[in-house]
Formats: sequence, structure tokens, C-alpha cells
Amino acid sequence: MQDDDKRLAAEAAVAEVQDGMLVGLGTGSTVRFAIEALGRRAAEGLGIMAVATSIDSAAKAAAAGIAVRNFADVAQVDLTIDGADEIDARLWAIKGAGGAMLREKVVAAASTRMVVIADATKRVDAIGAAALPVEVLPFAREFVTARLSRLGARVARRAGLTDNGNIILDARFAVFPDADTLAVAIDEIPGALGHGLFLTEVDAAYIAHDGIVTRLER
Ligand code: ABF
Repeated sequence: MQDDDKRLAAEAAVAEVQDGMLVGLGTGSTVRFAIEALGRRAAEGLGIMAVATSIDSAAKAAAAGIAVRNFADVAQVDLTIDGADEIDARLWAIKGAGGAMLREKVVAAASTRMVVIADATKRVDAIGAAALPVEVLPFAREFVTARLSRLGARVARRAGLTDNGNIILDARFAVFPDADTLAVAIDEIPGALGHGLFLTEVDAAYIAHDGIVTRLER
């Protein structure tokens, strides 16, 4: 059921893709459905290329028959389709449970339009219950942990490394601070390379619940 909703939301977003577009591909299980749907449209003759926000999504896109460009060669993307961990009515999102939020934010910022796809479990009244992931230069691990703690977070280091060779610290807040202030505060920590607060990037969201897709537009 949840997978059906992920697929419906993904297909609704893929319907926005037009011939000639450079499409940004997010990461995660919902995006996997978008990659499959986009692959089917490409097989039917839609002339698109893609950039991916993770090694995993790049591999899935190539396997689906989608031509994938190296994002390092790209300055602008037409439409990016990505998942989220939480999204609210303001189209504020927390992303990064999949660990790809730094590349996701770069690609989102490069995109003319950025669309989130999700099943209804991701739709919240106000973001903040999910852990907020912060990608951190390994060299700065304890320093950034201390700075995040000072902002009121309980901090846990996630196992493994990102596609960029960095670590992730998951920050949880008993009471979520003002999101704008928090985003600025984390942006200002040297060694914190990126975080999962997306407050300005999302232009629209397709949220599916029990087979019905709702579109939210900024
Ligand atoms: C990425 O994958 C993220 O930013 C988000 O953390 C996650 C969502 O994954 P899923 O669709 O599997 O819930 O989009």
C-alpha cells in the first residue's frame, strides 16, 4: 500500500518531465519508482538526460536506460524529483535519512523546479520530529558534535560514510528550534558541510494517500 502510494506520487511528478529536459534524480525508495517511470518514458522516445544525487541513483538510472551526466559538468537542471523524510504545508522539508542530502541540496539549488514525492507518512503539520542529518568533514567530528549539542541537539554519529567520504551526524531536538535560525546556525559551523533542512528549495510536492495524489505548490 505504501509502495503503491510512493509509485503514484512518483508517476505524477514524472508526468511533468518534458522532451529535452535535464532531470535531477534524488535518492531513496520513492525516487526508485520515479527512475523506473522515467526509464519507461525514455524507452518510449522521450529525449531526456539526467543527473543523479547519489551513486546508487546514478546506477539505477543507467540500468533503467536513462542517459546520466556527471553533475560536475552541469550548472543548471530543469526539474529535480526527490523524496523527503518529512514535509509540511509550507513545503519545508527534512531530508537526508538516505544520507545524500548534501548532493541533493546542490542539485535542488541548481534546479529551475524541485518537486518532492512522498507517501502520506511523510506529511507532517510541522517538520522537526525526524532526525536532522548533518554531513560533516571527518576531521571536524567532535567539534561539530559539540556545536550541534550547544544548539540543543542530541547527536548520534551514523555508521558508514557518504558518497563524498564524509560522516553524518543525526541531530534530534526535544523541542525543534525555529527552522530558519537553525539552518543559519548550522550553515555557520565550520566543518558542517550540509544539512537536511530544505526551507526554500521545494517548489511543489506530490503526496499520495490511499491511492489519491495531492499536489502542493509553493
Ligand atoms: C532522499 O531519500 C532523502 O533526502 C530522504 O532522506 C530519503 C527518502 O527516502 P524514501 O523515499 O526511501 O523514504 O530523498
